[in-house]
Amino acid sequence: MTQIVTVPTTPFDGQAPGTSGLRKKVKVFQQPGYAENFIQSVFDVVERAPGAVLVIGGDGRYHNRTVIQQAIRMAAANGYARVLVGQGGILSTPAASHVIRKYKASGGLILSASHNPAGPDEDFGIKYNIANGGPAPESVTGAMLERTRVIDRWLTVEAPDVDLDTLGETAVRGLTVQVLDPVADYADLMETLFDFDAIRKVVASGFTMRMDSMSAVTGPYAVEILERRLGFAPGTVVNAVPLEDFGGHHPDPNLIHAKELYDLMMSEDAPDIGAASDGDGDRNLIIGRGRFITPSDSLAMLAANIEIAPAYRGRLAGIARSMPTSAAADRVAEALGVPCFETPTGWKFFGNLLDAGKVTICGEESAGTGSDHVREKDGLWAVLLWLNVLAVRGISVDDLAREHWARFGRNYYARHDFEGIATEGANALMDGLKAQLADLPGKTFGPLTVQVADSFSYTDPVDGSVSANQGIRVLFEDGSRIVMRLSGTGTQGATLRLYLERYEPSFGDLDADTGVMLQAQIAAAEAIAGIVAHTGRTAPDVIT
Ligand code: G16
Repeated sequence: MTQIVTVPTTPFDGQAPGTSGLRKKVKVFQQPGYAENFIQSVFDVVERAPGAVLVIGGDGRYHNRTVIQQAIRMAAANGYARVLVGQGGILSTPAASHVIRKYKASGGLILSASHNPAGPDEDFGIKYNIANGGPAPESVTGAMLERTRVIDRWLTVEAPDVDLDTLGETAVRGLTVQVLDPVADYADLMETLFDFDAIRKVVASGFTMRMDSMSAVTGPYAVEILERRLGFAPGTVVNAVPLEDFGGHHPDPNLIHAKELYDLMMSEDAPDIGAASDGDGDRNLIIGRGRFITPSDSLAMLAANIEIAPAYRGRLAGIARSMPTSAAADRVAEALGVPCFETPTGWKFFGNLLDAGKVTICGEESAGTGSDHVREKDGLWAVLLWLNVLAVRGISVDDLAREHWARFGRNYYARHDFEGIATEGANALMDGLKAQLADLPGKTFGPLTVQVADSFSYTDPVDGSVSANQGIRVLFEDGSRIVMRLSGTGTQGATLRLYLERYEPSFGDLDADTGVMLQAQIAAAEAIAGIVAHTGRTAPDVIT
């Protein structure tokens, strides 16, 4: 009989899962009982049959191993039969999603704060994914939050730490812990989706790339797939060893934090394609020689070409994008005669659409693209689909982009982030926007006249659940728009995101500077929201 230890506890404030799980400073997670309270709240509310299997893995950041050992002991006390854990505690987020699906686990704990920096003074996070491999939907995260507010005990067993570095099985008080190769299953899955032979052929004939894994989780995956299986030269993957502090980098694959890659791709020494991924491997950045591809455009361009990849031939059912993502994908859907769904920010909102077979590819402006192969966005998947398309079509990234815009027109797009601003100012700004919504239609701001202004609300077409208050949209008569919302992934103060978009038809100016093209929308956002007054900032911290 397993000796279960019941540890009395009291609730911690603020354990609400945000856009993607509970993310806090490491120091917060290090408080005695903090992680345990949250994990027990998860175990208390999630669906599982007796003898269930739980997957545990993380992006390797500081504090990963400590929480994994806590979670294993708690899983033993909470009646799980088996825990599958990645060797070294490593599983990229998409790989964890695949492992949950492949081994029919009841769910998984993914330990990551994604693109946020790591280390003793930085961020940590815990997210729960359900049996379909995807992030828990709001009904489940809501129940978790309720539980964290009343929790009065957590359950564990007395057992030594499990050796996470050796493949194989260990018994922990009636629980079997299996340490598995974190890369193999995922790499095998990728081989079933894409035309590796076609990619190998162009690589052998001189096609080059640089993949920046940003000292985060994708290094081992990228080395195995790109260098070993596809034949790219050793050293193609840089920053390939996952480090507990990500080498001090901010592993967010955008033009600011992947600047070295950007500079290389804009130089004469640029390889054919440059790519990067984030802390936990679900985001991606694609840059061609002299050509940055926005995540919104990447979704549209991949959707338009996805049927080139063997696993997707003849089966594009539909496309989904988050609301702040540009409407470039909508034009592709319209041209291909498939539906396009607009969801709130958060990958969890794609889960039902994917499960129901309504969409095949989804994406977000926040550098996430993925498909129905798992239930998470998938950085390396996006890179491989780009490689597959370029290899088969024999075209450069830049030419593909130009060809796309010449057919569909171009959605000029940018996101301005105002990070770490005072919560009161951020809330006042959003309240001010909401208060103006009814009066905005008909008002003009420079050359722009407001057509519609609303607070985005989503009704899930599969289960009918409603998610209100998902960001403020101001749509102008010329088809351009601004969107504002507060981030749900930050750990300090508030982050205001301003999304700007303007459509230029195929006969318009397709090669202009994005900042110049969006000047009227930037000015309108300031006039409507009073960003400078509310945030004290005269310029965004990050423009992507
Ligand atoms: C998470 C979610 C994404 C979302 C992103 C940004 O990504 O999974 O769906 O787009 O956060 O959210 P926010 O604008 O609220 O900060 P990740 O890569 O952090 O897990």
